[in-house]
Amino acid sequence: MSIEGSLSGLPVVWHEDCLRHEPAGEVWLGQRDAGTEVPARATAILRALTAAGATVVPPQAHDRDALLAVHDQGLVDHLATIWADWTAGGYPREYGRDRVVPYVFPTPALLAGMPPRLPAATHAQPGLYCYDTMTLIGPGSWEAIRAAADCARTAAALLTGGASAAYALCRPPGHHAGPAGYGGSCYLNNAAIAAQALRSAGAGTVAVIDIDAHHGNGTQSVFYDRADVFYGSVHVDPAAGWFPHYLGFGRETGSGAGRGSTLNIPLAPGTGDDAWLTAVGQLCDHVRAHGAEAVVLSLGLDAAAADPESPLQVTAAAYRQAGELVGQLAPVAAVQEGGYDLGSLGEYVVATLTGVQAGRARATA
Ligand code: SP5
Ligand code: ZN
Repeated sequence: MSIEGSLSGLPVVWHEDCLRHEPAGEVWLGQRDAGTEVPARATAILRALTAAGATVVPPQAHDRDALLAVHDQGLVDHLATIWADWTAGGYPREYGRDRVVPYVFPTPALLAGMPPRLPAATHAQPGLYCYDTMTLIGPGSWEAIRAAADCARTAAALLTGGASAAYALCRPPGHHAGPAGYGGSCYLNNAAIAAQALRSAGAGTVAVIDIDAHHGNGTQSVFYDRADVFYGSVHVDPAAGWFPHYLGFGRETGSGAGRGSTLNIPLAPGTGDDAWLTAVGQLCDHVRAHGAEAVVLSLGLDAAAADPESPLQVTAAAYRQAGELVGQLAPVAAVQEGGYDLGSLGEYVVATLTGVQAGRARATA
């Protein structure tokens, strides 16, 4: 597939601070593994986008209010301060704990109906906000988390300013982060921040379409009881044993005013292009019926056949077609989520965004 120059005119919002997050692995089943959410992901994507002719633009810095429109103050404060507290507490120096990782979780089994409170010990605090052991925090993490949110918000602002499409190269990713909690290699929910920014800037209804291989439980939870932001996701079936395990089932369709504004399409491990594209098409049909003045595309490339984190088997050509389907709906702010095969990641991002551009051209012709 020839991709040279195909993305001329597409704004790519990017900040170098996104490289400063170095989780240095993930604790999986009690042991530290190398982890796959590495800085080289972003450089691989940036290289491919630049080669394809995209225009790199810096994000605007936003204040805390942009984050607090989606997240609880306690979570934001925790993310901003825990590394300083961790080092001040001597955890790296005295105990050899070079990254923040939770150790006690205030699950219902522990609390027995009592309300959770911020515990006194620094090392007990991460468990109040972080729901897994795979989402570590180190020296530059907060700077990257904040820069990624800035990138997403800026992509939304570009749409508000009249752009037909924009892409935020967010790292770390965001769709597993909810109003008050983080996990799944995600800290703040970049896509939800973008969607909320579009709403606040005047878009009547917004749709988030999530094509990461995993269910975006965080985004779903942010908008679950709201009708103004539709959330639709295609992902590997959690019932087949895949992260986030507890959420992402078809029976989750929204609550209260948001009833019918959430749509999950779980797919069996091994699913390839045809069934995946059919599901993406179903999400798009729902968005068309629901109505959306803008779309946030949660763009995870981990459904790729070569990806080490998911058993879906989707080609770059299918991602291009998915981009074209989504692009026909409304202006698109694409926000980077997962995708871990460094050899194909850039090609898949370019393919998807090329499709988005083609879809936008068709819709506005
Ligand atoms: C944003 C995103 O794609 N997050 C994905 C988080 C899912 N991580 C689950 C990791 C499960 C343990 N990893 C084992 C890797 C074996 N190849
Ligand atoms: Zn994923």
